[in-house]
Amino acid sequence: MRTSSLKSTDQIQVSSDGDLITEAQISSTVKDVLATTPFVDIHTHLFAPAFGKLGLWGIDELLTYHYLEAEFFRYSDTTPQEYCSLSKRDQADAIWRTLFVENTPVSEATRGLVAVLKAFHLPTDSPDLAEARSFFKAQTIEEHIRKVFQMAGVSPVVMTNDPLDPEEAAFWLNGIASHGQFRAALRLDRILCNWSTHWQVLAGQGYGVDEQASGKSGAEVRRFLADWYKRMQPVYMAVSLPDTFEFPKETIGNRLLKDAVLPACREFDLPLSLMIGVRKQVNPSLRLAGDALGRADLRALENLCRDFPANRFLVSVLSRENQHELCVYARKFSNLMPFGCWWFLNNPSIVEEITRERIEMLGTSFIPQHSDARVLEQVIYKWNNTRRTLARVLAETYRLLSEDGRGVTRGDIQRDVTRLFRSNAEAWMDLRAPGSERL
Ligand code: FIX
Ligand code: ZN
Repeated sequence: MRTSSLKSTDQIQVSSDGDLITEAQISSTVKDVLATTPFVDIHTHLFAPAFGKLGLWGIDELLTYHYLEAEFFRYSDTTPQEYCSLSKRDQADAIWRTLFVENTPVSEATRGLVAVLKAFHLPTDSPDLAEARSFFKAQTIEEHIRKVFQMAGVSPVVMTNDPLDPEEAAFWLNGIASHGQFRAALRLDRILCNWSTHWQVLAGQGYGVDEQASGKSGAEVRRFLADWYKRMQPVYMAVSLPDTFEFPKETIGNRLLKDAVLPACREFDLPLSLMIGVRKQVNPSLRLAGDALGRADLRALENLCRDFPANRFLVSVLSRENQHELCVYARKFSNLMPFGCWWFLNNPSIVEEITRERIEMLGTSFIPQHSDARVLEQVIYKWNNTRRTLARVLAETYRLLSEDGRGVTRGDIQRDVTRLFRSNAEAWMDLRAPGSERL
């Protein structure tokens, strides 16, 4: 029977997971459990090596990350047009010089790159990138991936796979071997958000669809999804939606969502990931760095969760102002799983705020973070930041629990950390390697 009072320090022997720990031991135990528990990364833009150049890695890709490009244009007089005309190498040199040599790298993204260089024992204050470039040039991708995931304490990671991206689709259509550390996710933005631009691709592949998505288009899109389900073995389907997203509302996207995507998700027992709140290309000259956010009306989510109880929704919202509502909706709908502190929210101070609120309102029944890594080595700093923030939040949470009258064991902490960063995801999606015996 658990006792409320914590044992005094001198009574403590070497504790097993079941033994109560002292208040003084909480912080170090939490840190140790976080450090030794491999996490699942449920949303990245990384690619398995078989996808060749689609998988970004190395110093030039790290420096030309759109988070750093956005910051570069705040410091530099270089125009986006001038920047785009440079080679990748020259772009990286310009960003290194401006953000890391001429200025102190104090932002989350610049600090992140410093942490990656340090992790590989590379200089973090060098005037140029010669040493870093020769280091990354010497890596072989398979071994490098294995090492990077080990350093980041993540495996597997879920990719973002777009069946209408011509470059990526070619790999899948030619047949691609699965990889033990990568899982697929079927991304549907082009179908649900840009049908008018992309319906011809499906028509060109023999699906009986039309511009108005009328007639049998819904059934044909469902057939398209079934074909890609077999090909990709995705662990979920996903779409990012604008801050103006409304449901129900008579739009082609909503009709395809209702008539094709939600039924297909039910048929294949897949969750649908909704990432809500992006304002695409508010400054197109910045290209990938040109997106922003807006507060969304989450009643669309309320309607989806209520009207489609047999569907499961993995949801991340981009606006800070939407976080509390999301927590409340998660208390109302068990087919809603909040996940991650997405994109502009992935800053330690905001991650801490959101995670504290989620623990207070949802206990451990949510997925705290995903990396959204676009470049391989980013998982090192993004998960290091998450572990650092969660160490503070969880230690405080357990301290309050013990103050309120219930002792804590290492076993408790291990169970909670495993739940937050592994088993919640495993309960919602089949993360075992494709081809391994599925339930
Ligand atoms: O829609 C998404 O998956 C976003 O994460 C990306 O589009 C975005 O560019 C990004 O990299 C955010 O971190
Ligand atoms: Zn993303």
